[in-house]
Amino acid sequence: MKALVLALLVTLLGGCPEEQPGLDVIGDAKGGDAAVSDLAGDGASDGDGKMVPDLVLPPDSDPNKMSCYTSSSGCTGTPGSVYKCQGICRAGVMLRDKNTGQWGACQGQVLSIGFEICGDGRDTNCDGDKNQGCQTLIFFGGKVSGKTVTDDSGKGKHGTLQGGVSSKKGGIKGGEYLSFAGKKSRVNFPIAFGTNITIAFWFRTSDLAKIKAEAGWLFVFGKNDSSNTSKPRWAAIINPGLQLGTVRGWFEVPGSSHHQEFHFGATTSSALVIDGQWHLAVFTTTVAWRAFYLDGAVVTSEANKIVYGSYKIDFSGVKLGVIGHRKDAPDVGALKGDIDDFQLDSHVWTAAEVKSYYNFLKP
Ligand SMILES: [Ca+2]
Repeated sequence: MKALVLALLVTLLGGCPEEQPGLDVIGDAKGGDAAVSDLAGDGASDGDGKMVPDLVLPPDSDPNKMSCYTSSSGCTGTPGSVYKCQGICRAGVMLRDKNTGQWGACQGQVLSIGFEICGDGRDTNCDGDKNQGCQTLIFFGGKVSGKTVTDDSGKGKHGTLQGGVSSKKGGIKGGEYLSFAGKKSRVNFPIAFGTNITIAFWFRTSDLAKIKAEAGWLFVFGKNDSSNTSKPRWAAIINPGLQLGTVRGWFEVPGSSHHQEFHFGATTSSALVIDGQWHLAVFTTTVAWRAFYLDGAVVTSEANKIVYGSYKIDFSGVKLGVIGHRKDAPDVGALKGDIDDFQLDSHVWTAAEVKSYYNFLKP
């Protein structure tokens, strides 16, 4: 692959390589990483702390194209110049309308996600460090050894596979993912967190109609303390909704006599899930606020309502998480499908951060 990229670069550079030392394939903002790093001569990949040339246009090639980058962090340079970028950040290209003379939007650029994720092996906030200041509590990228799935965040919260969960290759941006066989397939994991939480994961269903027919529930994440009693519990659920493929989410949180439900969106949500396609679900909540996003777009964003008495969202004391199905009803609505890059984060992701994350990783 590297040889092919270099050959392409040589072709593009033509007779004046000394004028364009960092030429990347224009507009491929996602694909040039390795070659760019190698051309920069630092012998390392993203996150090594060095700025690498990302993109430049031949100065006299097409007057209606120009390199661009619209954020003040992640890349340095000026429109039309060679941008130098760190981490996942990449410059883009803008085009000029030949009739009006107006420059269009900057296309293909990759901006900082805005915060660090620990466990994904990337410098997601483009500051030259892959693992600094992150609030990632757990990250399952899909690496499995025996019956254990590795917590890539480095926190040591490894998961335990049960009932036919396996690791497969070909997940989001390559690498492994977790495949669930339905029924009693699940991943148990130790976890503790408080009132501020983000739950983010990529998922791919294989039989939405069956899930809907069984219970109308897509997945349930977590519940129970380590004593494994029925309460308290917590859950983040995706519900196929009234129409097949539409989704909503909700949290169930601990309560003394009844669990409390905090819904994320109506059953008539127009957010669509399609079998065989990867989708991104993100739940965020504080005591006062909650939001649910599908594929980078907001489904629900609203103040937390008190549903039962004076109960509020508070996950303090929760010690066990479960991915794949309800612990108290393991055969109902269990996930038959795939999960990748499942993560819990005590940083409450903003809408802009969710969108940037989705745009960077979307298939
Ligand atoms: Ca970083």
